[in-house]
Amino acid sequence: MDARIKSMKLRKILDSRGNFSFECEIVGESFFGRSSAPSGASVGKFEAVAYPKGVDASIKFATEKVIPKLTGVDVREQKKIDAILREADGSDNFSSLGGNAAIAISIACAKASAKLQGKQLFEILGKGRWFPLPLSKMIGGGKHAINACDIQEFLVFPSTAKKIYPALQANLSVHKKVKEKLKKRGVTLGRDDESGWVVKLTSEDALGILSEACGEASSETGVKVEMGLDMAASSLFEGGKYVYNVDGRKLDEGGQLDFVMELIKNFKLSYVEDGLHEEDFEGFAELTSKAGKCLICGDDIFVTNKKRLEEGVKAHACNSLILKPNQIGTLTQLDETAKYAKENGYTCIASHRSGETCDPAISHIAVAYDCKMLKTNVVGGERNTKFNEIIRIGEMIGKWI
Ligand code: 2PG
Ligand code: MG
Repeated sequence: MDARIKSMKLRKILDSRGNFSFECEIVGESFFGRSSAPSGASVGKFEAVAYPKGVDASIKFATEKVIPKLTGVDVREQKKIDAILREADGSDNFSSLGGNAAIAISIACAKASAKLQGKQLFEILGKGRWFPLPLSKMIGGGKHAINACDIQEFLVFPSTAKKIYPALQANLSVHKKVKEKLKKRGVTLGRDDESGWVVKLTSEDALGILSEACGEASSETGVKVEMGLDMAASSLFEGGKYVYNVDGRKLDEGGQLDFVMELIKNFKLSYVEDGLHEEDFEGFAELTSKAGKCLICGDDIFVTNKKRLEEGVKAHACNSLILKPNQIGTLTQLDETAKYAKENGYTCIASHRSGETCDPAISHIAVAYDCKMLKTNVVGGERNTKFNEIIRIGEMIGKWI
């Protein structure tokens, strides 16, 4: 069995937002792997740089500096492959190659390795077999929409679902009900980058509508549907204040913390992601200690980076974190972060990006790392590929169906 990488093909493809993205193919004698990278709109300051000089420049850099080094390498040696990517780049945030190019290559190699071994991607990544609940956006605002709610994501998840179809049904039902309710109100309606409904409402108004829809969907489907938010608060933070244009709020750091707590209490939220800006470890610690059972999830603050999470653990900031592969650039580093999170009692949530491709690798990561939830929506082709893959994985392992 020849496990050596024989050739690599890199190309520019479209993503769901109509931007170009990086796709990589890995070819060996008896194996093949393909992967493409998603992109964010609300990008954390400490993330790997997606494309330092554009997609073409990343393809050029990878062609000159990565392909010669990876050709001939045993495709099963993920750590070695990822070390080559880091070394070829030479920075600690992929500011030469680009984090998106790095992750597409890293995952394409893992997929090729799985193929070679006659396995699925999730089987070679980890042992986890937890059913990741769909965490789906119903109403979108912030940087994912235009002229809409201040908060980026009004989310739901079917907390009591044990199986895939009832879980999806519950979220789909909320999505339809929110549409009906907004239609009745006569407000203009469209969809955001992730197929959440776009409407210009205050935060409380949007949560009120969502809450009604969740109640109705719960009694209709028999599955309890709980609510959450991704406040993407770094995007609201300007010159030391959290600025809410539609709500008409301008809050200092303490005011923001009180506001988050008020929303948690008044709307019984079970999940709040990025409730504070990405540098406020202390604030996150206070929020976590006050929020009780609510998952206080860190996205931009940790950026899937073990070093940032170590700081968070020290400060007791958050009790859960987002795993987004392209924030960190290699599967090896994602693995280190996910394992460290688990050791320290943090709940992992795997997540899509707002600009997506049809690559379902994130679904395999969600399963392999026992993620409590997979944050991806239930509407939109590039989103559906993620949960459709969970259905196939469920069938393969004979669970959750
Ligand atoms: C987020 C994501 C995904 P983006 O903030 O969690 O919803 O958005 O990909 O734009 O960073
Ligand atoms: Mg987020």
